[in-house]
Amino acid sequence: MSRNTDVINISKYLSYILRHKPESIGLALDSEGWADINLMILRSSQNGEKLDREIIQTVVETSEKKRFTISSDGRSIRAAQGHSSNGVSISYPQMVPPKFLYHGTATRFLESIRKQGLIAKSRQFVHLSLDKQTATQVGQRHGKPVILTILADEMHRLGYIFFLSENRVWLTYNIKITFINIPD
Ligand code: HQG
Repeated sequence: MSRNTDVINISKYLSYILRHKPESIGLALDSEGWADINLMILRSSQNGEKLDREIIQTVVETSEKKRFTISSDGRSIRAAQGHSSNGVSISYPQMVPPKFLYHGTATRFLESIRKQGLIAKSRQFVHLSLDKQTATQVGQRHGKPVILTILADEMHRLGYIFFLSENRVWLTYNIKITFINIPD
């Protein structure tokens, strides 16, 4: 396997462990989402996933989206956002959003979004992007992409709260259809 494939596979593995299912390898995250790196390496090898400090470092440094953060003492790692794991409740800074934020989704979800608005589904938050290009990439993961414009400033003025993750993803709770602009 090439090193690139390795890095991609390990990034996916880390996303799974650090966002969704740490218990699948007997690992616990603290409430801020941190895992002890040495323990994660040990538990991973006990479960058939060979990791070492160097490859973890490479995955963290080469992640375009900066998905993972290593703590300043170098001992712990966490996913910056995207969690579904219930025990994790990261204290993201609350921020005033720009006038518009964008959400990339797939056309096949539009009918349901028109009825329900945007919901977090399995994740803790609805994820929003600052630019349309990123939103397009996010939407493409699910099918034919469509970019929804979110009236973030108006929501904020009405008391809805927004958070910003370490890797600059905007997070909020469910979004009512009145704040969503769907292109024709
Ligand atoms: C859709 C990635 C039907 C929603 C990205 C999305 C992001 C509805 C899908 C992060 C709906 C959920 C999150 C409704 C929402 N009816 N469908 N009422 N409300 N949806 O993967 O936002 O690459 O949980 O539009 O960059 O796609 O993993 O969320 O299409 O930041 O690092 O339900 O994950 O980061 O899908 O992606 P997801 P997402 P990574």
